[in-house]
Amino acid sequence: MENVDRSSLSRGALIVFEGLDRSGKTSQSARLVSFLKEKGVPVEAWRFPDRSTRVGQMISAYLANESQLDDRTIHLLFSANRWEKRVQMESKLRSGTSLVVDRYSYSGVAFSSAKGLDIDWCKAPEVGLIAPDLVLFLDVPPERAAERGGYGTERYEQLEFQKKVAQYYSMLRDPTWEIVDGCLTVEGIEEKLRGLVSECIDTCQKGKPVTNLWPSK
Ligand code: NYM
Ligand code: MG
Repeated sequence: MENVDRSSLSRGALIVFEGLDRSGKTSQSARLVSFLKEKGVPVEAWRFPDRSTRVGQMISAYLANESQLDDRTIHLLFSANRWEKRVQMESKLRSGTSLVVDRYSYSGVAFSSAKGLDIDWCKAPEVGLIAPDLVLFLDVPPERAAERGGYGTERYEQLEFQKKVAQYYSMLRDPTWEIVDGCLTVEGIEEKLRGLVSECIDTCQKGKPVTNLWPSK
């Protein structure tokens, strides 16, 4: 990056949590966000699906089995739900706010591919969304995740399906991924995440261009 004033590229970091249902993403992301806030880091907690929008409400009804949708249609709705947030996401990052996001495009591709849709077809609508700076994958074997207080009643929350999702997740790994052992203690996981995240936030603060999906392997 010659002749580039890196200070003009100073921004917040896009940090994404991924993992199977019941892998601990939601509680670890909440803990991480409180930790960062206490340190005075400008940060917001986001999640996908974002059920607050019109598109998000359609997704929520589908997940609750209150509506039926064709597999490709629901896939594109999940993607649209990220696209409708893209502008806001970029402006937050550029204004210096880091985002900790519970699920992103990797969930989109892994869950839809596990239903039998072609993986490249699933990736296509995600192209052009902002690429995460760090993907924290909480690695928990499907059997262990299933034991954790059981699944809810939403679609996809079944052991056999989650095993397939795990296989597709493993095909999506790229250099932005950090695989964290999700079977460690809550505090042990938290400690590891804090280290990884602080480094990432520092790098983005010093100046790093915003790039789009998908990163090269
Ligand atoms: N899910 C989530 C998808 O199938 N595609 C996506 O793009 C995203 C973001 O929705 N089982 C699935 C994964 C979950 C379900 O997510 C609801 P959560 O984190 O339980 O609200
Ligand atoms: Mg869930």
